[in-house]
Amino acid sequence: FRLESELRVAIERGEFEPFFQPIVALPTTHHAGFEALVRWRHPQRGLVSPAEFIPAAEDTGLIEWIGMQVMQSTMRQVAAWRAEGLWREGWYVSVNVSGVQLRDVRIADKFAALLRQYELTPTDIRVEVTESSVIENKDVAFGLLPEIKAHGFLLCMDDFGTGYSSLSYLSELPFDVLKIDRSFIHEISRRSELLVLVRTVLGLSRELGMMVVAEGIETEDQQTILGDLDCGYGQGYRFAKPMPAQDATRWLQEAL
Ligand code: G
Ligand code: G
Ligand code: MN
Ligand code: NA
Repeated sequence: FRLESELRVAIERGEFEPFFQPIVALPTTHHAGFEALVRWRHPQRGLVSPAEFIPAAEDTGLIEWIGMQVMQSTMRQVAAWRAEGLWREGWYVSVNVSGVQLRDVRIADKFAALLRQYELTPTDIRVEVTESSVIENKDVAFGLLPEIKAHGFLLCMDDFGTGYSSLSYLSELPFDVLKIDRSFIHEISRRSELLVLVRTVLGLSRELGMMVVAEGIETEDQQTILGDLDCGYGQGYRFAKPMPAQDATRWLQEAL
């Protein structure tokens, strides 16, 4: 169908590029890293949001190619920032990896090869997978995630709280970072049960030795609550929206 053939052309032309959204340390709001969020720079339609093409890309398997382009562009950008003296050691970019990509048994090796090509350290890049993609691809995920981790990449569980029975996987899989879904953060100042939930998740993460990022922080209230709860990191429009590389470069200049 039409979108599929358009996606094929776009892959050939390299029209996919990562935007970068800051992740900050709480309560200081010092820069900690970025999440890479793909955009399709369409020659006629302009910037197309991933919501409009990721589902089709996953259904057709084309996400495998788009995902590799995002990973490669992200690494090229980190190498450029380092070469320009804009990269402090310990900073990272977290890249979303679809469950469909986890069906490729060579994915860990492909990421590691790119890492060598751009002469990066594995801690420069984190791999973000959603709770549901892990559950839907359990057999592969249990093999591939430890392999990705063996190359030195940290693993982030994305959208935590939105899937099923996440708690058992947390202890069985080698996740380093847990990203609390923004649906929990959105009303945290108005609904006390959300506060209880988030506090409990933070306690659990501490016991498991995991770092936590609260997603979708939009207000000062939310920022204060999460800082008071000792949530280590935050991400959201309160700090910055996802931005093109040029703006992210300016963000790093200010962060240094
Ligand atoms: O910025 P936002 O509209 O950027 O992204 C919407 C959704 O698209 C995100 O929640 C995320 O799940 C997905 N997404 C964004 N970038 C990528 C990517 O590079 N790969 C995959 N698989 N999903 C992405
Ligand atoms: O991969 P993930 O599903 O976590 O992607 C993050 C999504 O959340 C992207 O679409 C991004 O643009 C969006 N996002 C980031 N910060 C905020 C925020 O503060 N509020 C809202 N509503 N969305 C956000
Ligand atoms: Mn994500
Ligand atoms: Na999320």
